[in-house]
Amino acid sequence: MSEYDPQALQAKWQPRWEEMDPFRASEDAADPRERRYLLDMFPYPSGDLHMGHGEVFALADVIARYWFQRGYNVLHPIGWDSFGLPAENAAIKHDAHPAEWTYRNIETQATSFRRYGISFDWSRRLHTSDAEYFHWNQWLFNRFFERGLAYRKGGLVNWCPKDQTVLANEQVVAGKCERCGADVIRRELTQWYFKITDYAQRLLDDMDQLEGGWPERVMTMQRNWIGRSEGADVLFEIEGRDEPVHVFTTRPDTLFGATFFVVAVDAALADEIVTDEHRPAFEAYRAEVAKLSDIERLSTEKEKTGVFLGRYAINPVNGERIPVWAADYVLSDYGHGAIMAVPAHDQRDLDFARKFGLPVRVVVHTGMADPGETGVATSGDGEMVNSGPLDGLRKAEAIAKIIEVLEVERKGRGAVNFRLRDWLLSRQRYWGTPIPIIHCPDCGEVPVPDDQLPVTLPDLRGEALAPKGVSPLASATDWVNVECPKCAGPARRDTDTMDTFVDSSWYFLRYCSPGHTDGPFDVEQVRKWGPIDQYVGGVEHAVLHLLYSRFFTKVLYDMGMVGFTEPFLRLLNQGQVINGGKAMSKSLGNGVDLGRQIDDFGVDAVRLTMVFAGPPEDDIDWADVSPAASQKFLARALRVMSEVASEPGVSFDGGDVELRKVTHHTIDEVTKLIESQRFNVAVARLMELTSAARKAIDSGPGAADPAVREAAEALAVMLSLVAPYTAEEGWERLGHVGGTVAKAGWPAADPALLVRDLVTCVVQVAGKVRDRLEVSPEIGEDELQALALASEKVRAHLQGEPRRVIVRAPKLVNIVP
Ligand code: ANZ
Ligand code: ZN
Repeated sequence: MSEYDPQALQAKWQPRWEEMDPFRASEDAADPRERRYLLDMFPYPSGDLHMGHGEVFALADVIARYWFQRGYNVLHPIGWDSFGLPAENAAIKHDAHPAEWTYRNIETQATSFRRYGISFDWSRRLHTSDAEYFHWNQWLFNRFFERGLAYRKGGLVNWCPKDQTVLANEQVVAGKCERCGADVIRRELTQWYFKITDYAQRLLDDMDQLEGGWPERVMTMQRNWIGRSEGADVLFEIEGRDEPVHVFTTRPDTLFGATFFVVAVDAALADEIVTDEHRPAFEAYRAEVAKLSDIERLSTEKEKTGVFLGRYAINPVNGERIPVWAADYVLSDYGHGAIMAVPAHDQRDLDFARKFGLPVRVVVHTGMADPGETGVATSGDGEMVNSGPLDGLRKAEAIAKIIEVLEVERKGRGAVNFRLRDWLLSRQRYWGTPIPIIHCPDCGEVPVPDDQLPVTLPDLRGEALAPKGVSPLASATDWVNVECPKCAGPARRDTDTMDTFVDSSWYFLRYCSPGHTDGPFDVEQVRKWGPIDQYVGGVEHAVLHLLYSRFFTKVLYDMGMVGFTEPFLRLLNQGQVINGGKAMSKSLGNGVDLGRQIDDFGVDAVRLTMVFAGPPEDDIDWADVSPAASQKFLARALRVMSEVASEPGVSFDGGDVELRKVTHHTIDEVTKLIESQRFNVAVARLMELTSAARKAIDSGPGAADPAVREAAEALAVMLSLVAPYTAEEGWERLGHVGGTVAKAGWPAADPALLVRDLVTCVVQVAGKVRDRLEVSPEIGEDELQALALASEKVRAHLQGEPRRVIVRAPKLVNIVP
């Protein structure tokens, strides 16, 4: 095997690694090694692995393999997120069972992963569609139910007419179904929810723990999704209605500027208070709005629409009568579904007022032109006017003052509002976790007792799974009709299944003890392994999956089952693999197949190309990279390792000092680069080391010099993070038999060999050279300035403090006396 033949290397080493099984995490509680938990977002088995998988798993494996080399006890598990719609759609199409498609794809991906050489602990493999996994989704559901965190309510929900199922708000993107792109409509349905809103404040507060560990943009997306607003709840009387109505406002200081009142057109309140005279127009308008998505409704570009309801509200601070309108720009499920409109200081209110000829009253003097004339609302700070007791105050003072007044008069209070909604959990599809509830006419919602879990799926396939607006499970009458666990009377199983985001909200805990049978996970094992040190995956999960996992972790913390409140301490979002400047797609025909790339260039060259392409967060344009060049480099590296002519175990001390310095500088730098996740630069350093060793062999001290062996061994170990096959082969050719380079141990840089030769620094005073200092090329500016000012020769030409010191480290210090 003199030429570089990647397929031969793979055929040789893959079976040996499988025999060695070197990446198992130790279960031994007495294992003294420091532990590390690395997690890749688990794949969905949609077919074989694609280029995106190739990238993310190659990147994460750099970290995992580095930790193995450092001697940590590493947990690096793999599993499959194997419930979900595509399997079901494939089953309908091919008259099959979703499990067939699912498990076939899982096997395909598993085979590809093994070839790809990722350092997984295969013994912990899990599939969320296995009953031994989803059993615990149900068990957890029961615990949430007991705590009042799982509940059913009726209401308007997002409905995908194509997939025939409800969608969480999070799964609606710009008014369309995230999965199939169909226009989402609103439907009135009774559904299961998780009460994530109870955790809104903690989901925000605990983000302090993630500062510096998570990408800033993901932090922002999480914060925006939670959407905390501070302000006040204000009570308005509606003439002729007994109960006052709440509004939420972030600007209670503008209360004296409220000139009308708006109720969401689809809120129950609008229907209740509209007068008979105005009802026909109201109902017609409501029917129009029902066709719009929230995004469209809230768009500031859209022309404002609305109808007068024939009623008046009373401003609680000045007793003023203001007309009540219904409009679509107020949403029924935010705040209280009604607002006080302050057109002078809120643009949407102003647009509405101008459209319908409603008055505009300025109450904050900001120095800007009159909004009633310009059509531009002013939202900045200023001096309060036309506002009774608030006149003369600034915004912040006015907010505090009005809240105080409202609280004293019991007409309102300070309030916080969140944009976050409860998590809509139930789906009307088959291939998911059955919700473990039995509906009894006498006892109501009765959880399936823990000792009767798991509730498995009835055996349905093909046409029986076709969407019909109710869950396919409803047609399995034998399965549906059961005895009530409480009263033994006739009852029915809940026929909905859980959102698959439930599965991925705690899988990382299951990996700590995948065979556990007494609960979702072994609390002791999670105490040992958790939280996850490094999570790696796509930014498309920046909101949902991460938010849900964080929520689950907090609930489990409250249950005393985990000892931490945040599951993922660090997060790395890799970029995408694109081609020719565009995302790969069937329609563009610019797809690149991972399997083909591996066939053509070998696993290592593909992995190296992924890692070398740029910073891990950046997109990789496959049109701009060269797996062929990667392959050439690997061939060069292997040749260097093959040509070493000294024996293993030789002392490096007598080796060529120049090459030794290069080797130790490389070790030092690569260590820092890996720690700071600048993997591409680390690869560049390994390329330089390879060239230095090549030169030493060809035109330096020669292949038998111990320094060449030292360089080649360091290269093999460091290269094993990126190109495991080449490194393994090189390690063997270096004379190391048995074992694997993956566990050879990370090389240590010898500080004595890191000292660079000194450079001469010229010190000038008033433009004349007064001294020359021998300094390290890495010297800092402050240190160099201090050295220069301490020089006797320099001091002789200075009286007192110099006026200026200009430092150009390491070569020049210029002192202006
Ligand atoms: C009066 C006011 C005056 C407002 C002003 C703003 C500026 P965020 O930051 O999103 O929480 N609002 C309240 N409930 C609403 C609903 N269901 N649909 C649409 N808009 C609603 O915004 C809160 C502000 O959005 C509230 O403060 C309210 O308008 C509006 F100069 O009240 B404000
Ligand atoms: Zn009953």
